[in-house]
Amino acid sequence: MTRKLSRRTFAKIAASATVATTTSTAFGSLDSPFETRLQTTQSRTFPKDFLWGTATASYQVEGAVNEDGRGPSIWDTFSHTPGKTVDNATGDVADDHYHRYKEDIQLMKNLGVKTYRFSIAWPRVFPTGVGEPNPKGLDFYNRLVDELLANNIQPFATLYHWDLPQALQDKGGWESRETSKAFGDYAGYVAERLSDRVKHFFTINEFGAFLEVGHLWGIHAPGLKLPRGRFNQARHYAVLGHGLAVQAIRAKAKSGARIGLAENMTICVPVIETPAHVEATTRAARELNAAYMTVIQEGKYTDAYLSNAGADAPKFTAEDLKVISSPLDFVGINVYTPTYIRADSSPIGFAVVPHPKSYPHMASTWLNIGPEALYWGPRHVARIWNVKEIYITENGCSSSDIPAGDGIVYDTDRVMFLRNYLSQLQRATADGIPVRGYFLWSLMDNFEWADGYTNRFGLHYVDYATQKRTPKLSAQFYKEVIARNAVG
Ligand code: PNW
Repeated sequence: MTRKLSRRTFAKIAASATVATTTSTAFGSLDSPFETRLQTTQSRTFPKDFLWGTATASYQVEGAVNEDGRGPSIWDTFSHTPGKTVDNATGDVADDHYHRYKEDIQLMKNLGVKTYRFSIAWPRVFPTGVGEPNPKGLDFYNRLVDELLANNIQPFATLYHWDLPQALQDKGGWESRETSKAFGDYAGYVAERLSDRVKHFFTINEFGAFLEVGHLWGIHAPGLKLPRGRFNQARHYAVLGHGLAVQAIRAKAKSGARIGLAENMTICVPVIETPAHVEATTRAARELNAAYMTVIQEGKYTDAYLSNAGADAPKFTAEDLKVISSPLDFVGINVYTPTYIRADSSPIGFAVVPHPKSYPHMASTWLNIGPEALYWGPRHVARIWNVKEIYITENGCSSSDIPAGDGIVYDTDRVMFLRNYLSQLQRATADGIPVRGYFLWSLMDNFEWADGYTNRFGLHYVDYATQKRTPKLSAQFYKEVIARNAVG
């Protein structure tokens, strides 16, 4: 009897699922009736006013690299050097967002996002990084911001997403204290002009990526493989640049501007959620982020960081540390993969557990799947440094994304990824961790750095030959999440 009943229930659910599938072929006009939705999501809601958004970055989407006085960036130089990117891809055209931003804002509107995180190309605003500003460059962001606001989408602006003006690289780039100062000046200049409309600024996106990948492994621009001492010094000047930018934005912005950063912390996840492993994970989160988030939050490099570096430790002053730890209004973290930690009896009290060979990943081989990262990342930020306002500034994944016969990408793997990660984010908010918003990476497929156009991260499929954008299944999924303010 019970079996029969449950079968019947199952049949009912299956029938409603069929309805939903039929409607879902008309992406964009998401109209699946509420009564077909499973009623299990009441407890999986997000806080009221949770800010759902998407994210992009200037060099990955804009194109128009020679327009309106933009100067070259290190990514122009790097991507135009043969052999540096897959298929020698460049961002010359990318998504042509510079010309199509209005259309792209309609994509956002259709998703129902309340906010959008974009980045400002420093070489559009200061073609050589310093000196004379280029008003036409800033105008693009004025137009973008106005159009976002006209569509009721809150702009969140990142000031540095890796496109350093080439002229500054020629003078030493992040190995030079002058770059930190120039970054502060540029940040203050932009904040002064946009803060009447932009209320949230991120200084720097992902220290850990542009420094490690670009200055140690040579895989990203500027393609350097620095010896450890010079590398640590570049890291120091980058966090110093962040601090100087925080101070400059505070000094120049209209009142009400809020300042943070968007950092891809190493996200430490306990191998098992026991008190001992959790405690070890907390120690690990401080130590494994010592060069960036920890020094920014605590105003000092950890003893272990300095003693491990030995003679290669960065040179700094007490004043530098004060600047680096200038108070922030919020913290943004980009969350992709977990680093598993276990307790052990070594003096440092933890050990990193490497991923077994069979560990599952998404299309990008580095993107190991670990939904719990979206719980532990914000939890560490809130518990270790008592941060009261947290944003997930990036989360998302690559997928092979091949359009089906009807032209739609049925990216069930991305939907699986998002559903699982978002469930853990919901767990975080339910536990009282103050996560205020989430920016899905990315609005649309774009220039994926050294991977060129091969790894797609978008909710919208971009046909690069025609620049046509088509929502994927995951766009419909995300639209549902936003409409219900729940995941389930
Ligand atoms: C981030 N990793 O980069 C960047 O902020 C985006 O510009 C990029 O498109 C996105 O994530 C997807 O890659 C990362 O190796 C690059 O762990 C590499 C790693 C993490 C983030």
